[in-house]
Amino acid sequence: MDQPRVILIDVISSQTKPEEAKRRLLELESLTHTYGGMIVVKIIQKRVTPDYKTYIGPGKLEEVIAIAEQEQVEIIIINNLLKPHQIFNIERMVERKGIKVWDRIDLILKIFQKHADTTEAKLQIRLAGIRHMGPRIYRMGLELSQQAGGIGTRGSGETNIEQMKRHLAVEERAIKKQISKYANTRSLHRARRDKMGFKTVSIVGYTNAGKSSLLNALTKKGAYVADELFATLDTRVAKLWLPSNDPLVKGGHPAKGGIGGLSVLLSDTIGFIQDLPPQLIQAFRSTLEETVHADLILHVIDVSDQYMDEKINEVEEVLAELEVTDTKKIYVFNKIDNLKRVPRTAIKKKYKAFKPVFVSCKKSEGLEELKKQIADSL
Ligand SMILES: Nc1nc2c(ncn2[C@@H]2O[C@H](COP(=O)(O)OP(=O)(O)OP(=O)(O)O)[C@@H](O)[C@H]2O)c(=O)[nH]1
Ligand SMILES: [Mg+2]
Repeated sequence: MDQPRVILIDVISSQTKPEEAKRRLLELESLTHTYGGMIVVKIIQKRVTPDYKTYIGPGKLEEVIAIAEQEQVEIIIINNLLKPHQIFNIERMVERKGIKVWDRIDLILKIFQKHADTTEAKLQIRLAGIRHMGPRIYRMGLELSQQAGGIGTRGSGETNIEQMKRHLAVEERAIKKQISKYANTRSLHRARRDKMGFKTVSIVGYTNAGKSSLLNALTKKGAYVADELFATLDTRVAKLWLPSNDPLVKGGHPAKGGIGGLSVLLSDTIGFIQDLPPQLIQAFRSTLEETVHADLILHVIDVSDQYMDEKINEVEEVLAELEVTDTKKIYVFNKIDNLKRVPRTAIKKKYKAFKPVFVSCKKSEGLEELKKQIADSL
């Protein structure tokens, strides 16, 4: 596939710190690379408030469109969440030039589409897409009916849009029904695992932190690992056997009938990101149920990431949105092999409440300590 040529624009407020602006743009770049786009120009616009009509200020927008034409750009990507009428207005200005306009959700959805390989993930993405597009189509209908000139007249465009809206509503219901079947199967599985006495441990973390790598390092499950954002979109569950730390435990775990110790189910799932749109969280709710119901959460963190602390907070925010507030957590600082010196003492102090463990999935370091910590917490 040819790489589509893209322009990136980020509209930031005048209060945004330069560091934060840099980080936002870097992340937008890596999302774009993950999608497969070729970045031609990057633009940051500072505004006190977004433009009502087109989000980007009108002068800047003209400039962007001129560059887009000159540079044969196919997609203008705006790193913000636009209102349906804002996207609609910009699209109207560029559609004849063959240029598409995406906002942040569009871009993330396109990456999801590219990476989804299970039926459930595909359904969830379709649902998120419908929910994202629905209001735009509704808005389009409104604009067209106004253009058609007042009460009583219905343009043919409007009728088409009515049909599209109905079609989407029908599709949304059908997809929801299918997704709920998967959700039911999941909850049956969960109930069975509960009954068998399995404890469940859920791996969460910012996208690309090394969650799938950790699942593989601990269980040899063979989950897909890649230096891409949102490489994982489904939930993978693997069994992990933990030897007992307690010298007095001899009876063994009922699920294993062994000689003391614990059999747990470890699950890996979709990664989080800054400003993860709520529609996406909702659509992936059933995949994320494993996390919601887990006995213990392993929050994987890339210790070599310069934005580590920000990302930790953003993951915590998503967990709060999922109402995961009381579950025990262990912070797993991964990729220690990337740093010459890991500031362990400072990190341990700062995140003391989350029992920090330092690992390298790549070099298989620190995993025994982590297993001990998991067993202790359970
Ligand atoms: N240097 C180093 N790289 C690592 C380590 N663990 C994982 N990686 C790399 O980090 C990248 C992301 O790893 P994944 O396991 O796919 O990360 P993830 O959190 O599952 O990512 P998503 O599923 O995309 O959210 C890959 O290129 C891994 O090879 C580590 O301990 N050290
Ligand atoms: Mg993954």
